[in-house]
Amino acid sequence: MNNTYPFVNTPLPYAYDALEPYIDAETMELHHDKHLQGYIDNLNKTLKPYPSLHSVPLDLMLARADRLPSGIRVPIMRYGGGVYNHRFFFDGLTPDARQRPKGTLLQAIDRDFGSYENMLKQYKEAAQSVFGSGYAWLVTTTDGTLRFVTTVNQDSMVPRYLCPISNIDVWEHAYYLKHQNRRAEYIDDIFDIINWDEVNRRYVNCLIRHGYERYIASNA
Ligand code: MN3
Repeated sequence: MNNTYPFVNTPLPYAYDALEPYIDAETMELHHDKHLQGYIDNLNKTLKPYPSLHSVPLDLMLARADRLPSGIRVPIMRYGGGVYNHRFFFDGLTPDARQRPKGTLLQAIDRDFGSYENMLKQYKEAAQSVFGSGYAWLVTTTDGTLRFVTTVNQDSMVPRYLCPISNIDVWEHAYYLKHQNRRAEYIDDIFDIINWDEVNRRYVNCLIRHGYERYIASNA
């Protein structure tokens, strides 16, 4: 993953039309080639005059935004957040439709939400509750518990001491061509193409990050 300056728009891990009929090819092409590309171009433009930041990974810049030069803190959070959030979103989808969570993640979903169906219900409520543009996120707290949070615009999850494992982009550009104003239908379509294997991988990494190596070993 290209995670330092100069940022490049790495290809999607699937073809533009691979998520049809859930998300149409035109939406995916615009979303990746125009919207994400715009964030990447603006992030590079912002960082260009600051060589000391050219070797700093994106997630570290977002996590320690308080240490960024004050004149570029806001644009780096906006453009860098846009890069991080979109890559996380695209990488969390799959053409291998209708996967279900398995393993460690499924155990955690059953523990914290009662069932897969109940988890999706809460995910949908979170995504619908975003007023205007933003994201819904499935995250783990420092004790490994799963919960949902929402963010506005391109705010990042990274500074919040929560470890994200799945997100849904609910900016209108993510669904307007196909679903117009029907955000609820878009969310249902996203549920059919979530890459739960990738989400499980992220969940396990979050547990490790939170210092839960012992938990992993005892449940392996
Ligand atoms: Mn978007």
